[in-house]
Amino acid sequence: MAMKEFVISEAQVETAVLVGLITKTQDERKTNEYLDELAFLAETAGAEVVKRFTQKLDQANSVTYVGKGKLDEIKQYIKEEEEAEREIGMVIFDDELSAKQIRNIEGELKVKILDRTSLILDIFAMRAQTANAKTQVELAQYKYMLPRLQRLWTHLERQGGGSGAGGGKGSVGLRGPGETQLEMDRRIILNRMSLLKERLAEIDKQKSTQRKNRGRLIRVALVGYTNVGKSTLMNLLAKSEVFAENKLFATLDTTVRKVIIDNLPFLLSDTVGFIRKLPTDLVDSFKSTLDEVREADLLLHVVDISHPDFEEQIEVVNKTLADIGAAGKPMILVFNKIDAYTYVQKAEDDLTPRTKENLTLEDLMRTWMAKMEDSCIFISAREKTNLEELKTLVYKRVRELHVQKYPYNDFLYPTYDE
Ligand SMILES: Nc1nc2c(ncn2[C@@H]2O[C@H](COP(=O)(O)OP(=O)(O)OP(=O)(O)O)[C@@H](O)[C@H]2O)c(=O)[nH]1
Ligand SMILES: [Mg+2]
Repeated sequence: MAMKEFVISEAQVETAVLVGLITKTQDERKTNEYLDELAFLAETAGAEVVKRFTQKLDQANSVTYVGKGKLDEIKQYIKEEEEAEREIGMVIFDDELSAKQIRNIEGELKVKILDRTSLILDIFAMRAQTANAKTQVELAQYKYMLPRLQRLWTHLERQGGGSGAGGGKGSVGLRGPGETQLEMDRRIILNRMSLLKERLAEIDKQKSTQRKNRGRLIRVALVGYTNVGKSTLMNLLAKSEVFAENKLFATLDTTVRKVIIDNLPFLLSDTVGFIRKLPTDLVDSFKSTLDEVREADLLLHVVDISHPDFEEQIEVVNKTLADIGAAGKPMILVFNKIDAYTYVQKAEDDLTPRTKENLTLEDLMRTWMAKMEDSCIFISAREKTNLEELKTLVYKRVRELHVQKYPYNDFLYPTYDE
């Protein structure tokens, strides 16, 4: 065991174990889908999922999330793996854990404990490129940490203020009699948070000035669940080169491009994708990124129709839009990835009712077109199917909005070149 550190491994990936609950409101199928998504998140963060545990419970156990028996089972598994020289790097829980739960679980399992939120934060931190995104992520990380700080210090039991060397500059004057290390850390973090907030407010101001100076153009925003193809579509429509890949949260920062369809210029923005169980705090931290969506005149809601759960994803996106105050905007549903759509064909003599797995693409198109009329379209950004139709539809909408919003805008008619 001791030799391990001296063996040069080929970029060893950390292994992860996933844990989810089957509850009254979340059946087994759903839990498995959630864990698929959690596994995708873990892979995006650079971990390899080696095992999943699920448990049927009415609700999460307030002390250890899963029950005692299940926790023992996980502990046993970790122990056996370790004995076989397969170290488990972390255990990731599908729901947000409280400080108490993390402390107890960590005490039992003795490996790194993450939950969906901290995993997403980790990916965000990894992805953040600009000062804006970095500041937003750091703030979100502190918001997550603050109520969970306690566990970082419990093992040190530093009561009575005598923290000595660890105190840092200015802490002596700040620290009241009997103040604990925990309270001090809390204060340092709160100070840092208000600094970050100020910085974000400054960036917000700049951004909103920038937006005002953009002229009288209709603003269109690409929105949708993560990994549905927003950036791919942005690149096609704006002939830009936004980073797109098969990972979650490839995009964190908003990109805005001027697009011209048939002499009609408008602004198109690509932004961070949404996901299930995204804590509101995190959404709040991305306020300035999401301003672009909030101030858009038209939303292109991109949907990955090849995803088995696309209908729930639509709901999650609509709910998140409502949360950020962007509900009720004109919207076009863009069903993407029709090239990858699959369904289970039913045998002729199979008389069981058809389920959504049996719907053909044509069935789906008919259903949604009946529901949305001409506000939905089916495309493949990869195969470039129906892109012209999409452009025509966007053109029509943008033009209507433009005439409404800027009735005397002479921008609209002459040839516009750039
Ligand atoms: N099969 C198929 N794959 C597609 C299509 N459009 C995009 N993709 C792939 O889907 C993956 C995600 O694409 P992105 O454009 O990065 O998706 P996004 O919505 O911007 O994702 P985030 O920024 O991570 O939220 C990439 O691997 C794309 O190549 C399509 O029409 N068909
Ligand atoms: Mg993207």
